[in-house]
Amino acid sequence: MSLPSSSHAYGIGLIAVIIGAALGVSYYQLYYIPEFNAKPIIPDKVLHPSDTTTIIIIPGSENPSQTQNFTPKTITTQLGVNNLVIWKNTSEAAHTVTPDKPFKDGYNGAFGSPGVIKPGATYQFVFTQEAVIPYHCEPHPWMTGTITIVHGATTS
Ligand SMILES: [Cu+2]
Repeated sequence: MSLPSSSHAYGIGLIAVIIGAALGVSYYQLYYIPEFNAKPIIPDKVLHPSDTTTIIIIPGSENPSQTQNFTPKTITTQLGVNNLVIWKNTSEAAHTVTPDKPFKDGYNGAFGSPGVIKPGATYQFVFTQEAVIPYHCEPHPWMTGTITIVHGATTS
């Protein structure tokens, strides 16, 4: 009593599909996921730039009438030059640096002050990729700024 050849072929086909699926899952777990989660390789001078960019939160920023709050409001930084950006709160109130849309740097993760920046305190972030990021202050939404990150002349 032997199986008809067509049923035999069906069995082989089914096994091939199962093996194929197993290989696909293995590939996904072994290679695709680690690749997806791996941090990019960033030049040392981008991780440790020689210069910094400072944005001052000026006194009175908590008042809507103070139109200059983040000073300067728009600024461009160069990767590998001054891409370490420091926000310094020189006002008497607490503020935040919050991106208008969530922004995740490929190396340093989510951008934005983790809580409020108290009077006299600072928040800093090292950007490692090109981006244009509009941001604001959570308690005082009229406080807005935009930071643009470009490749430095010496990094390309
Ligand atoms: Cu504020």
